[in-house]
Amino acid sequence: MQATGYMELNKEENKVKKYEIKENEHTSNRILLDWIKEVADLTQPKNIVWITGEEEQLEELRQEALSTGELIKLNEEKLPGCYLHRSHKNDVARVEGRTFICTTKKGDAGPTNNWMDPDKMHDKLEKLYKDSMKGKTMYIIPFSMGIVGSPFAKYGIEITDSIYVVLNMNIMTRIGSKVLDDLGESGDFTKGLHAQADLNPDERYIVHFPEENSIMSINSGYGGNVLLGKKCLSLRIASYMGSQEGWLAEHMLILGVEDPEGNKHYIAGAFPSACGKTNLAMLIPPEGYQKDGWKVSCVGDDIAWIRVGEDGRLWATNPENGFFGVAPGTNEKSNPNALSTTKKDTIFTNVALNADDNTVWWEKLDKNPPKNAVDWTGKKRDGSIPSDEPLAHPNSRFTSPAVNCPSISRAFHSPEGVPLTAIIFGGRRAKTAPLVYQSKDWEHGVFVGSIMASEQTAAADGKVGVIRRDPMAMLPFCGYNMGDYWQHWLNMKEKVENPPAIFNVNWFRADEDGNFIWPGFGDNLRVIEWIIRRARGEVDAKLTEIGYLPFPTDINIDACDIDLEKLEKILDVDKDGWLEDIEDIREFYGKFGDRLPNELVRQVESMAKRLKG
Ligand code: OXD
Ligand code: MN
Repeated sequence: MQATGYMELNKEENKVKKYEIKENEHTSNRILLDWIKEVADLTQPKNIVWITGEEEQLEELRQEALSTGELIKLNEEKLPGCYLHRSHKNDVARVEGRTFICTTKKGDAGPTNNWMDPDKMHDKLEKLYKDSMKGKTMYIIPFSMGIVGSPFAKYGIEITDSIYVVLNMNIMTRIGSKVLDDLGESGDFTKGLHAQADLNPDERYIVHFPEENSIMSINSGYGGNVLLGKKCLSLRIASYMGSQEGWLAEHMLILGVEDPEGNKHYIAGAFPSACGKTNLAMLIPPEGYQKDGWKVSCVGDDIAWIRVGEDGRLWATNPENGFFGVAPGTNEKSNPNALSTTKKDTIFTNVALNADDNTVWWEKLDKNPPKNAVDWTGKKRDGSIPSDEPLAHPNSRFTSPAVNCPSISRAFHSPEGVPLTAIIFGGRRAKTAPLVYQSKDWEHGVFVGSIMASEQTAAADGKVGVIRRDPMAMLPFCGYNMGDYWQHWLNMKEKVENPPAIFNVNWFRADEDGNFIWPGFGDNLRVIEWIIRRARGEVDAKLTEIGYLPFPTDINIDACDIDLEKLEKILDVDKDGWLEDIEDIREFYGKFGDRLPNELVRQVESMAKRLKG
């Protein structure tokens, strides 16, 4: 691998090397070069490689990763350009307990984030990074969140010692020399430093310094902790930037819906991790809808950056360039588009290997687990060991280019993004929250987002199934005090002349036996049709204690696996359930002290009054 633009000043073994990072063919940006020198002096890599984004360089890296076993090449005929990676067994999910927001004042991080004084954290991290790249190559990845050259793009540089990170960042973001060319001499980039170190979970840290525009990640190799463009930059750091610059960075999919008359509508949706966000983003309309001419396209599946357009509407862009989707549960029924997205140029992480034909498998892909499987831990599983342990890790992932998606929207390539007709919030709730309801106005909509709650899934460590409050699905991703974040949402009202309508959905209401009542998947378009018709003012609704509920007959259930009686059941107001919820909301809000916007107190108390009244 070509290593250019640096020189070791002192080559003697066992001595601390001092690096001189010279202007080179990649950049003359002094701020960047000085930072790289600082990192190299600290981490002591044997080699420094600039990632240019050229295919030849990426291919060399793939070959190197194959030679060390970091990647396994999959069947080139069935899965061209695809690889399997297994992460360390102790390193399979985001680690919220070890994720920090380090602001000068503790109150600015707020009660939902871990905090440490920035100087103390820097001291602690310095010790951990010291010599951490000895004998290793340090890769410098220039990347852009958003389209390079767009006024809405944000640039970052990730320094890492992992080829897996380079190759995943190449799929998830726009990388390479074009970013450095556009950055020029500017210091306006996020500094991201990642070192695998020895993957010690007790010394694992994912740390954000929003005021310094920097991120430091150590002792992990798992995607969400190490692909620093994603959750770290595009949500935690970007939400802070948005609060300073007057825009919103949200954990939202962006969906395009075209009705039979050719009207296009775009909807952004916030759902907690692994609640079917990717499925909704890639929805395929039910047959009847297809026949009638409905079309659905995907702009993004995880993150939306939302700004006020010159026309007074909210416009959303997807800053990513790929999908980092949860594999288990993805199948021909749940998400055929995602499945075909993974058929080429994809890196699979922690799925099972079908040793017979060198392809991949995960739970609920189909009913035929491979006879000769190697599970996600690398163990042979030929069926002779009866086991209830899954073959693929529940949080196993595919990293695929967005352009692979058959339903990718043309607007995905548009720098200014798409205008929003509606915003939807949603969670996984077996009880209480109805299938869909609409907020009364912007403030009530912000309240509805702020009281989101969901059953915990496997995307983060923690107990699966427990309900937790997850405002706007941003609990693990808000890079500043969530009370201030709510106020920022409330303040947006003044700037948005034509705000989108705000809704809440819950696809997961269950019957007494725990079976889902709503069929979900493609049938969710039936609810989205109602949402669009409401936003266009074409259909009436019932004003209730919690907001506007549909009249059940206004949701089209022709040729749908649900009857009107069941639909009515999940369009109810469960007063007792909501009153219980209110207790929990009050307690949750209480944590924010004087940072809690008065408006939200007013909202919760008036809802309580309506429910009791
Ligand atoms: C994700 C998550 O990986 O939300 O998208 O955990
Ligand atoms: Mn997510």
